[in-house]
Amino acid sequence: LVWASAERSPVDTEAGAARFDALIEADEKIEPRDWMPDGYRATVIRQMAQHAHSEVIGMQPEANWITRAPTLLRKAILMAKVQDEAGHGLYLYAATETLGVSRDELNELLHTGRQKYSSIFNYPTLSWADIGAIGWLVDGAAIVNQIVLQRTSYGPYARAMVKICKEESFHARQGYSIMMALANGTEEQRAMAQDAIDRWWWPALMMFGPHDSESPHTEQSMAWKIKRITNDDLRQMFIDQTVPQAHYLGCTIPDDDLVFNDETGHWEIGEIDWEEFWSTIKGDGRLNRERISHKVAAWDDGAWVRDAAVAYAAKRRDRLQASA
Ligand code: FAQ
Repeated sequence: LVWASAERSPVDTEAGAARFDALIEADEKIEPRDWMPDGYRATVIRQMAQHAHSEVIGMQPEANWITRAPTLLRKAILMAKVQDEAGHGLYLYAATETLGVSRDELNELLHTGRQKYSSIFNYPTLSWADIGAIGWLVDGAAIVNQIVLQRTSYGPYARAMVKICKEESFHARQGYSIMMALANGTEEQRAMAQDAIDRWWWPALMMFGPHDSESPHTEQSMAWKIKRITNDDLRQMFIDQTVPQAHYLGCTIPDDDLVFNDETGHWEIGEIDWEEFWSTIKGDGRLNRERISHKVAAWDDGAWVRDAAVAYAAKRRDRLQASA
């Protein structure tokens, strides 16, 4: 999908391209009205939209536990977290709209499977420990990726990331706090925590995308400074920070090949199940169909609210115009 900007004269194109290159070279931001290559526009729209969709679909696995959170405090925290994800979706859709695509178009692309959302949200949340594991591992992985995106070259995306990262840090801590409570609990609770780690570890590693050698977009996105660190390097940063946290919990990482390399100072892992990754992002994961049909049903159910908001805005505009 390419969202082309308006017709350009060859002179404008040449001057625009030179300015774009200079801004990227100088590590400055590209802003909505700046000239940009069509490929840059399409890539930023694709990535921001996928990111926004992920935040919104990501509410489903967690919302599943709001009514079953073990205490009132945990329930209030989880509700706040899920609301934060809706807010993140909102900032990201708004940032995407600055590039001339409407939220309705983006929703349509998600609902019809033409735009993706993160693979991680196609797995079920089977126990309360999954909420801990999601906060710790999934939000933890999201932060590693998003801290770096605060320096992405597209201004509205970079600025949205600043607030999102602050909230994600809170999310990761609440997740680890749940894991700590379980790890310090009964034998049954410790087993529940371990079971959640066993199921979420590998999917969390897949969030960073395919190996750099298999990633069609990385080279160009790095050159345009949309991505600042590659998929494999970000994944490694996450592994290095997370393995000691698992050990602190007294839990194990479900990987027989996991080993610390004294020379490089990094944890080395076994092979990721790339078949599972590709089939999930192509729509054949465990819950892809359920997630999308739930999303479409919510969108349809909310039509009257959107209609009412649009009618109200039109009425206000008419009244303002009449009184001007
Ligand atoms: N899932 O060439 P690359 C959150 C696709 S955090 C699905 O490497 P790229 C917080 C990719 O789109 C999660 N698809 O692509 C939260 C491309 O497909 P296409 C969201 C994936 O873009 C926590 C193809 O594979 N975070 O929501 C995945 O350069 C808890 C080739 O891949 C972001 O989106 C995947 N894991 O790098 C919310 C971060 N990986 O379009 C609720 C921003 C790859 O050609 C609860 N995004 N693909 O058909 C990024 O940093 C990048 O887009 C990557 C992928 C790193 C995800």
